[in-house]
Amino acid sequence: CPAGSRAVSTVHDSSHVPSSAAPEATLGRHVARRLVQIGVSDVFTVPGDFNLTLLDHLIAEPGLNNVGCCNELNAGYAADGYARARGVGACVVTFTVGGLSLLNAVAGAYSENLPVICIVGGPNTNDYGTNRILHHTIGLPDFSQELECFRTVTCYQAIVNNLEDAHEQIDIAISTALKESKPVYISISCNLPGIPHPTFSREPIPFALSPRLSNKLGLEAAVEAAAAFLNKAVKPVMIGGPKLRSAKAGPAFVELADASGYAVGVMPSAKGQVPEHHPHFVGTYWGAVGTPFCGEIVESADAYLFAGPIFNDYSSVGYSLLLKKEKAVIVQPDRVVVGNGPAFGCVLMKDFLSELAKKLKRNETAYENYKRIYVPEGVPVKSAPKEPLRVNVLFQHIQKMLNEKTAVIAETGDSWFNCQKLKLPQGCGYEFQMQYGSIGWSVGATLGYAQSVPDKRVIACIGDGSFQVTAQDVSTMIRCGQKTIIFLINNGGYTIEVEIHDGPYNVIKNWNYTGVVDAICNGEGNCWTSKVYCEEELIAAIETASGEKKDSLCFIEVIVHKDDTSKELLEWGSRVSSANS
Ligand code: TPP
Repeated sequence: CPAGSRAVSTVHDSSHVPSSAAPEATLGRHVARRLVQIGVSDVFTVPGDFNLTLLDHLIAEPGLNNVGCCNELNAGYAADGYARARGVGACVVTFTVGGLSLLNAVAGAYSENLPVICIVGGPNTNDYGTNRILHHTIGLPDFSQELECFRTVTCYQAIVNNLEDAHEQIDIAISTALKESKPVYISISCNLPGIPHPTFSREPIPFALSPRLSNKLGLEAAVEAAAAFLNKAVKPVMIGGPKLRSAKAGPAFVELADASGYAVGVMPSAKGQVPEHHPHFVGTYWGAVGTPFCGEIVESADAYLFAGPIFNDYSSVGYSLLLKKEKAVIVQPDRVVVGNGPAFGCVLMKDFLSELAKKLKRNETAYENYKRIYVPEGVPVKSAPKEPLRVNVLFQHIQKMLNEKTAVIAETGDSWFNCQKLKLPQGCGYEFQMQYGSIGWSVGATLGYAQSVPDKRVIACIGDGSFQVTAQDVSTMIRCGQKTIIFLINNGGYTIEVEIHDGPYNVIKNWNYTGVVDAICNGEGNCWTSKVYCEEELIAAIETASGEKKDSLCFIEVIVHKDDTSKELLEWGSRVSSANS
């Protein structure tokens, strides 16, 4: 072994393996068992020579299923989708060429507070500390490039290149992901997975994740301040934000809604995390493009509680929300701010909401007020016979498909706005990636989400432009026997961009999308495709997908006019455009 290696240089030499190590007590098996233990039963992978031995150990583990993806970006998106339903996801790729392809998906998972365990097969322990140039790198004798890239999109990085502390490093990385609800990066030297070590002989001890606790006095003070603030209000409302999920505060939010009687809304990026069947639900608060009347209710309230919000240029509709800090209680996963007062730190959202539920006076006024002013939306549009299909007609039909056995995945684009208007029945899942908004996310995320909830039928709404980015992994959906229904909305371009700022770059090459999927299926697996131009054809396609083809992957290409957009996109696009200029 070359001199100067920081890693244990004797790992190949079996005489140095402590005799107490059972032959099967390998690092690879340890990783596999840890993944199973935290609830991962499917791992999304792309093989490469740096990770092959690790993959051998993962596939040998009962309870762990290898889902080979077409590329690393989709493997990462799949782990993201999986983590949304399962609470954690994992992917395995190869050094640098794989890692850098994965990076964008991991950044998205970071932005959505999802614990994704990213495992990369790394350089041989003998190569560390040498001046060697390795393949799959940019040709410099430096192995840190991938690590440096991952530093900004993960909350912890472990370089496992010796066996002495491998156990500890892997466990710290995994438990940090779970605790922080963020992705982590673990690089495992390619020559280590098959080597036993006594630390891996122990029966896997369940993670004793030291729970985060609220500071008791801080919690009491925050609850007292918020209760005094809200109990004075005549028309208070409460709005759920996207960090409800990572704060594990969904049930406490509902507890507070039930106890307080307040009108309840949801931020667009948190759709799916606040029950829309709640009797006081008033819709999505998204300023001028949210549910009719919801913006007015929230902005005219004399106090509002936001649980886990993220206000960015998109969720604030180009900074056009009319919110005032002095009227707000802002609850973040571990801090609370009441009006213009100072923050109460070390206060966990779920504790705060539960305790506040006990202290708030019940107030029906705001909800009653909402009921008084609310006028139901207009009569739904009807198509003339064989009239070219309109997007709002399409979504009327998608609405009818939803129940507790379905989940909607909405891709970035006009699907954001159309899906946002769907009314979710109890138990119906809903996911989209609003903070990062990376087009193509939905294909991988649909693969991962469907894999984690096999009992649900996933309904993915994907624009043609987004589909062109990641289409390949429909292949993996078919291979896994998934029964997702994909609505591919073919409007011939990047319509959301058209409404922000138009130019010839927003027109895309038209594909024969059903032809592409048929070619991907290639006679292997259950896949059914259909191209629809009018409502009659859409109805027939949905009937087939829900009946005869209920166990197949169903891909319905919906042809619509290039300028057929939601009115919300038009409004939002013009506001975001002014914020950009
Ligand atoms: N590249 C990435 C990876 N992510 C992005 N969000 C963008 C570029 C910019 N972008 C946002 S939406 C969009 C683009 C290019 C077009 C989406 O088009 P499509 O999927 O057809 O949806 P539509 O708006 O037409 O419904």
